[in-house]
Amino acid sequence: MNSFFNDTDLQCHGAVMKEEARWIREKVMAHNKWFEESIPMIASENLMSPLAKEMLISDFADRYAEGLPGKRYYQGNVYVDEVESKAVDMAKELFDSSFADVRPISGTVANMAVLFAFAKPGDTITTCALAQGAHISTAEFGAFGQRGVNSVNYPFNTDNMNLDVDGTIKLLKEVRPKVAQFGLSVFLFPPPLKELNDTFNEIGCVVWYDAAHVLGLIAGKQFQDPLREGVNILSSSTHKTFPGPNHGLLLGSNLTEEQEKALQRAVFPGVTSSHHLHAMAALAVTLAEMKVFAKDYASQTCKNARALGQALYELGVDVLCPDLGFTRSHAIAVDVSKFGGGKDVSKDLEDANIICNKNMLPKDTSAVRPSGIRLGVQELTRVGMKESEMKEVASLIYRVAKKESPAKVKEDVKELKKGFTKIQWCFSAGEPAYGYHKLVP
Ligand code: DSN
Repeated sequence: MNSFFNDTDLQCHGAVMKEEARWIREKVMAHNKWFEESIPMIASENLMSPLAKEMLISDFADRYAEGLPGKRYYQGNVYVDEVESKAVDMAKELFDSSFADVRPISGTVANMAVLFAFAKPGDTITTCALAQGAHISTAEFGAFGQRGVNSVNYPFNTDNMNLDVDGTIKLLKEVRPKVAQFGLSVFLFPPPLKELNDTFNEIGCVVWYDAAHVLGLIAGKQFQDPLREGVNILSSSTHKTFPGPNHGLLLGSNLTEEQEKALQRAVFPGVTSSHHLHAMAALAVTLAEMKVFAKDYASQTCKNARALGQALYELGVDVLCPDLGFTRSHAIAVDVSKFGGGKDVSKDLEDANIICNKNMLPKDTSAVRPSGIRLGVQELTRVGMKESEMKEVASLIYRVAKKESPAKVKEDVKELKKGFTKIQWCFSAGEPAYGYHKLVP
């Protein structure tokens, strides 16, 4: 396994690892090996490039910065300021956005900043429901409910896994929300923003788009372009289809100066103090890489998702939305009721080294025993898989669903994965994709 330290280093330097530290290190190494031998398909994960990952073990990881570049509370931020200003510039350029803030430390923290800036307790926000694929932060028991906003769900068309346009226009006119929020965690198709634009203008709401799942596809111009379709504020995490660090991002368009300041104040001191400078630097590296690689990587990701949907469908698996090509994004949703439901199938798949999650589908009422699984192909694309490998992956999934022994399928998973352990679509293409990487002086 790749490791920043190896046992010889540790012995040569006379370091005696305490038992507990050794145990933890061994567990992490075991995890690295497991994922190297697995087919990871969680739609919200990805692999950082080695150059981006290197930032996580830089001295930025040990420092503090509060406020904005040039206006920090602490000294010692000379280079941090330069990196952060560059990251902001690159984010604006990549997404053609007039505002960017790279300080939120996660997608949910970015969402909380939007809530702090644009909604007070008692205000109404329109959003999707969890069973329609919404993110947990929009739920009554999530950040929306905890901010005390009144959330109202859009009418949803389960046949095309998208908003019912006429019903949504009617709802928006009736409810007149302060903020209309869009974006999903089972994000198969772009919401019909253009069709809703006149209504947004008529009621004068803030239009907010949570792009977490599709940020890399937007960067590669392979999904919709929300900031050109009426969205004022885009929040996101930076580690799903966008293959950066666990971090967050805010982008904006047509915001007033007061709205931009409100967002910046909401980020600090509202929902962060320092903002994980090592992750911010890793985001900066990923932005630089995505300026070069986003289009080809995102295009292959979308092709792979559709190929996986098609291959499973041809095997008789109930992939949602066959008439629409299954998806326009990196993910597909699969109804596995006839194979025992999402809970059992996802566990069996894990035992075969195929990692995915159970997921509610619109017909479900239980989040713990849902009928679906969600499959994302962005990480498999990142290690170089293409349409032909999607057929092989579909066959492996099908064998597990049909109750072939997971242990037996696991051996074939490992064999397939042997050819796909190197990172692609980045400046350090060809380097090992899993584990640690040495800092290059
Ligand atoms: N929970 C993540 C997902 O899997 O979609 C998003 O934060």
